[in-house]
Amino acid sequence: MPEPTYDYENVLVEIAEGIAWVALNRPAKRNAMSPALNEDMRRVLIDLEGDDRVQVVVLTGVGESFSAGMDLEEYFRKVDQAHPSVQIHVRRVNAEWQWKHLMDYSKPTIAMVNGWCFGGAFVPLVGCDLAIAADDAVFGLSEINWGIPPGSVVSRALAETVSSRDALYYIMTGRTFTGAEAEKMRLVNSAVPRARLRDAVTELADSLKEKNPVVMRAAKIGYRKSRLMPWELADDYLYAKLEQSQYLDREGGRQSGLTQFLDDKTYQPGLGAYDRSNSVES
Ligand code: ACO
Ligand code: V55
Repeated sequence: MPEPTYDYENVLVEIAEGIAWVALNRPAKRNAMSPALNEDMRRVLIDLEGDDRVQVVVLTGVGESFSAGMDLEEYFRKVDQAHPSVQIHVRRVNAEWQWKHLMDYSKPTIAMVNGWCFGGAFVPLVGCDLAIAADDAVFGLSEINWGIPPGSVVSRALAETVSSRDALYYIMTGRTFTGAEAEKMRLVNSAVPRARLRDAVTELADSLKEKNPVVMRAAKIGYRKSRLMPWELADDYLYAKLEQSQYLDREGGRQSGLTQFLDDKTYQPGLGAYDRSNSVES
């Protein structure tokens, strides 16, 4: 069977060693997100979910930008002039990839913030499970600078990650901040010198790649969906996730994990993962 290839006008996809490097690809427009780019990204995420070569998805941008947010021409001005149903469709496709798909994506996702990150770009940034930024990347909630309050779920995404003090400061001033400051605010997991960005992301992705994918999915989805549940519901739901993962895990990970520690004494769960290399699909 021929390997699937990805050929999108607005998104560059490269797959190497289990990692899909997905780069928004409108560098001349600072990777601003147009309706066409959003259609491409929605498709890319669906395709990569079914691509067995891919264990981890990295979202980044071609060139000097992560993304300059929504395309003010293509996403706002042109859509304002179209039939109202066009705006509904354009917003729906935008939301689908930026957070609906990402929030319950079955594979781990990492945002690699390589440069400019404004406004609407905060949604897929927070939609990704983890994020690493170049320490000199520049972030901003610039909406107020050009005359709108943050729309879609931009403010909701901020509330998910940073303190109310930081969120309101940047929403109300429209001032920029750097990757290093984003790390202090915990908007990203870490900030590293630009020259080390790709290596830092690869190292993180490699550590996720080794994990049992069924358990990985249950762990990350379980966290996201239980976060705002009452404790009684979370308790039952998370046990259900645990038992679901045992049912779905065809390599019998839990059994190997227990045997290799308790009987074989070949590893310590506190310090690393069990050896999956001899796992047989049952
Ligand atoms: N929408 C549409 N076009 C954009 C956007 C955008 N968000 N960002 C950049 N571009 C275009 C510019 O219009 C310009 O196009 P042109 O070459 O056809 O004239 C091109 O990209 C390059 O832009 P410059 O401003 O020349 O690039 P520079 O590197 O000097 O500055 C910066 C980069 C700071 C990102 C600047 O382009 C900018 O401020 N962009 C807007 C950022 C923003 O506020 N986005 C909206 C957030 S709010 C939201 O997403 C709802
Ligand atoms: C914004 C972002 C949107 C949108 C409308 O904050 C406004 C700006 C991420 O999508 O649909």
